[in-house]
Amino acid sequence: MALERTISIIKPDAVAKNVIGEIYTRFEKAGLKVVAAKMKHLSTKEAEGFYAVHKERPFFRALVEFMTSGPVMIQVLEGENAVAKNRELMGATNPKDAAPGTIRADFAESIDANAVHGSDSLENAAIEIAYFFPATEVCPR
Ligand code: RTP
Ligand code: MG
Repeated sequence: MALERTISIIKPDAVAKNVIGEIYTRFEKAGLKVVAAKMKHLSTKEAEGFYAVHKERPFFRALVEFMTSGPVMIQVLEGENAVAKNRELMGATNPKDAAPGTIRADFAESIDANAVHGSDSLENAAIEIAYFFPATEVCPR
């Protein structure tokens, strides 16, 4: 198994609900370590850049508006199969389809306000980590 790093973002809805700690506990219990973290209120430009792959999708404007509606908590998670493990902890994009016990099933309101983001591949994880964290802000391995 491979030691991987991935990006997790606790979205504005979950930050407003004051469940950062509860979500961190799930990462810890699953063996994922936080190796970088910052809280940030994203600008429109930052959110547009982060979600650029979705810019032609019908939900793009709503997504950017939501992601800039309040502060987010951004972290790099490290662990065995971190990318897939984090996606598993998150649950399906739409909380209505998310498996019981997942973060989205327990804390998300809707497909828009869905509590967390997680990188969907190792390749995108590297791009997303570099988007938010200069190398000096991530703990060395
Ligand atoms: P994320 O990127 O936030 O981790 O979520 P995801 O991979 O599960 O979903 P993705 O397809 O990458 O979509 C990014 C975010 O856009 C919103 N979305 N809305 N209304 C819609 O049909 C729709 N589809 C996606 C969601 O908030 C999703 O998390
Ligand atoms: Mg995605």
